[in-house]
Amino acid sequence: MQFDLQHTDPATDARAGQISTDHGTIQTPIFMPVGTLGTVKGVHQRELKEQVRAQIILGNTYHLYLRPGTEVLEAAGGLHRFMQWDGPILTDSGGYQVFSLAHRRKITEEGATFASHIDGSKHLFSPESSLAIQRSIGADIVMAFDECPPYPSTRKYAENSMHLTHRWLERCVAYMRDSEPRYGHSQALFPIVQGGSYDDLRRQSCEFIASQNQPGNAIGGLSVGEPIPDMYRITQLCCDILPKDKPRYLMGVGTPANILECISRGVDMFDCVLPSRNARHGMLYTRQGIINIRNARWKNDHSPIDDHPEAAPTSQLHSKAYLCHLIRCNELLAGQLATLHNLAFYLSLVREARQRILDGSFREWKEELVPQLERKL
Ligand code: PRF
Repeated sequence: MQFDLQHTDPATDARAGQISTDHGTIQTPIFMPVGTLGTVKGVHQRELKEQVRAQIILGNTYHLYLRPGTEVLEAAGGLHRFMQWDGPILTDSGGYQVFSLAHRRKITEEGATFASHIDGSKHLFSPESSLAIQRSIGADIVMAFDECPPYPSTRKYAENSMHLTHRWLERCVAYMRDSEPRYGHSQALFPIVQGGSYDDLRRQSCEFIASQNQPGNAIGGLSVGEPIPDMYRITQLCCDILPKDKPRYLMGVGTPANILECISRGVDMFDCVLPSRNARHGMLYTRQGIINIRNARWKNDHSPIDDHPEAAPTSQLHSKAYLCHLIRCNELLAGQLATLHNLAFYLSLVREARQRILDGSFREWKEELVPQLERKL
């Protein structure tokens, strides 16, 4: 994996760059649609490429390990072949999902033990086993095994947890050094900064993570319930320390406004379930604001779901009245059209952000757009 930083905005800390992987290049800043189980729910891979214009998608170690399991993925020749997605894939390492989904969780120096949310079976994830699974999945970018402390956490908890994440990182780096990728394409490890909401811990974590000299770096432990100003402050603090010549990935963030604000603080990569999950509940993002398409006010609105030229083709074709009807009747197509809409919107937003960074109009554009994005229509 290689990162070329093409331009840094002089008015903000926003960057335009390019990540090269063995499955193609990614223009940054980028948003990565979440495809937990080897599918971005309700969106076919062809639509993902042609309509959403996704450049990289995310998969989850926790879910793919439980189902279908590494044996099936290896027999298929890895996740790319299994799901017929030939673009780049990033996998999260599983620790975060163990803590949000699994039962009877316990953390030890060795790793995390948990009971499956599907059948209650017992498992252990360690830095080594997480990366062994990520080798079997065959993701282009693999994440270090970390602990994300809950919000709020005491300073003592956040500090101990951060040190554990650092010790686990050393084991991740050793495992990557001593093991081979399975399918002939290379895999890059991204370490994850932790440290809760404590500025000094965050600084310490960034310095440790940077010292590991991996191809990219991630900021974890944010968007877990802390006030938004805290999230922005810590993002800024981390970006000020993490190396400029490597991509920075802010995990699990966020709303369209959060993404623009964090791009302006120097983040290059984002993922979030919001656009896909909220779509299935009828929440649509547009440049004018947020629409709840279930609301009766759209029943007779025959204007396009979104007439912006970069909107999903199906959003330009179909009306709000039609989507309102479909969702009120619980039709499957409602979730599909809404997800396609939101993901295409997120991708068009980061594409324009990149263009604006390159042509020098990013700050003005962001300042005007952010308040509109947050309006409820
Ligand atoms: N760690 C990992 N995955 C994550 C997070 C984290 O802290 C977050 C935090 N928002 C989302 N996904 N491994």
